[in-house]
Amino acid sequence: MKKKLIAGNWKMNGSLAANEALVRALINGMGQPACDVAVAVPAPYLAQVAGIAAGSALALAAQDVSVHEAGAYTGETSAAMLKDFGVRYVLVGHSERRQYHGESDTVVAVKAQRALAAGITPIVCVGETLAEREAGETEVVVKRQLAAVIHLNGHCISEIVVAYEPVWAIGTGRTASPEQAQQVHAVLRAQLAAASEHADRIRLLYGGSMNAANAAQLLAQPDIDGGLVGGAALKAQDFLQIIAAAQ
Ligand code: G2H
Repeated sequence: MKKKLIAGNWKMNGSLAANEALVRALINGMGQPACDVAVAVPAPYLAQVAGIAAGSALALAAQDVSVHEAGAYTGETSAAMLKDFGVRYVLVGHSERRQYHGESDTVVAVKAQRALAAGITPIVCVGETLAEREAGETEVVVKRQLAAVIHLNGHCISEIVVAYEPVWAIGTGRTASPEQAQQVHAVLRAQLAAASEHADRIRLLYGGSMNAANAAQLLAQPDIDGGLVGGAALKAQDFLQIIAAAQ
């Protein structure tokens, strides 16, 4: 059976002092968890967190990666650079990147390709907006977003992680119900199964206001293999409770 994955997404939060306290509390609190655990930290702090987490069960993740391999791309971070710092996972296509930085499905697919080529597991984020859900377009939207990644990455897709994050649930305190989330996860699983004989081993995470109170019910759904956690990942006690719920 595949292990669940609980990934924290710190977004643009943190400081040297706060990161140190949080990471040490997580490492001490979780011991050897039954699930995989990662934190996606802002790029300037990758080295710091890599140093503190070395030898522990806490894996390092990045929040974004460049579509380019190397060269004159001011401000960008390449997949090879992330690999240099021991990054295991990278978020691609988070809705905040799609919304505020205009990332298209194709850009997201290329980023996933860059990560895979560097030996980093991309966590491909998909999800519909409230308007799209209300228009009955949820399935069409998430399938289109995932199709771009499947198309470009072909047989490598069994090496990705997918995170379903309904945009209307992100940072709003409004979580998808376990049934709503499971319904979309089942759609994504079927789409992956049509593309790969290894679809069963691809982990599908739920993200969007997951917290210590709702994690267990969400994680009990048959096609929910973990969580991508924002706000609640900034508080050690909350994140530890979510990790415990994923045993
Ligand atoms: C969704 C999630 C983490 P939050 O963006 O990626 O954030 O848990 O704060 O909704």
